[in-house]
Amino acid sequence: MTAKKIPAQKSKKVIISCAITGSIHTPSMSPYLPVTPDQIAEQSVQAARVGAAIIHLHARKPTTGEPTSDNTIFSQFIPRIEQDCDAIINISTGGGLSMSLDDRLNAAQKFQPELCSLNMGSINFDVSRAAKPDAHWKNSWEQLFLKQTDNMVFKNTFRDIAYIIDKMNPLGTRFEYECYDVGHLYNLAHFAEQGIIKPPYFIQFIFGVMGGIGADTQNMDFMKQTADKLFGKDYIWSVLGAGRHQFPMAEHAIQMGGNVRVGLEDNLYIAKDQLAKNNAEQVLAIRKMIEQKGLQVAGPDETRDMLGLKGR
Ligand code: KMH
Ligand code: ZN
Repeated sequence: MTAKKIPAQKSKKVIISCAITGSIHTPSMSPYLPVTPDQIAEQSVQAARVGAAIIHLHARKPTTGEPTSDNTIFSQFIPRIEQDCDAIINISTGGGLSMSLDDRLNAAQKFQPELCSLNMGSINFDVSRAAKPDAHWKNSWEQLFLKQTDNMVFKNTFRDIAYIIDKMNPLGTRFEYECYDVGHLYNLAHFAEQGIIKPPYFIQFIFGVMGGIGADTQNMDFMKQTADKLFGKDYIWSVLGAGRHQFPMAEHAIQMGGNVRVGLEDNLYIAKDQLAKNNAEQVLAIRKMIEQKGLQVAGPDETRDMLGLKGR
């Protein structure tokens, strides 16, 4: 595996990642959550056209919206996205909370994208409060799925992480390192010290998942200081704030020289009590914020260069 060593934040341009659908939100929470391959493809291309350089993807069963690792579903939208835009494809290896590790790796191994996610530690991942008893559920799986998350561990042991690295390295796919807490940065440093992953490390600081570090700006400052200490200039960082924390945390990240992730995987809203009508709406809003601060958005090729990706 070869990767260009590029000083972190050499470019002032800001990378926007857009996480299109994920596996946590359920169809009853928003009619705009893309579920079918057509919807996922259309919203991905729209998001790319308005400024997302990276498109982070999960798949869902078209009829029920349930998360799936079925490659026949991924094949109904990945080639379409690749054909209709130049964005970098980033396939999740987090998959869905109840999937086996091999299921989680299924699509990344088949499509060998430029990027895949790599979750850097086991955490509680509790979204059970969303299982409101009075809600109207479109599908029978939704409420139970949400409810059981108060007793669920999102398992990413050192062995699991090493397994994913081992499978993806020979394919030339690089990683978006998902760090939900400060300790995950140390886990990443452990693999970096072993030499089995190479810089620049693209680190997603994740705030506000119940089970991970809380969404406040002091925590971001501390994550950044810790990453500086561990990785020096060998990393590029981005911020994902869950739910209502998405835009405030993104704004702080932009001010501090970081990159941002938006999308309906992480937050269904565009403003208080106002659902986002699609992913592009959030990308446009964050783009506006970036440009108002006198900065520019990085295009896909600039992002490829910054992250040392293999290209299409
Ligand atoms: N759902 C996000 C908090 C993954 O897909 O590997 C993190 C995520 C994980 O996107
Ligand atoms: Zn994801």
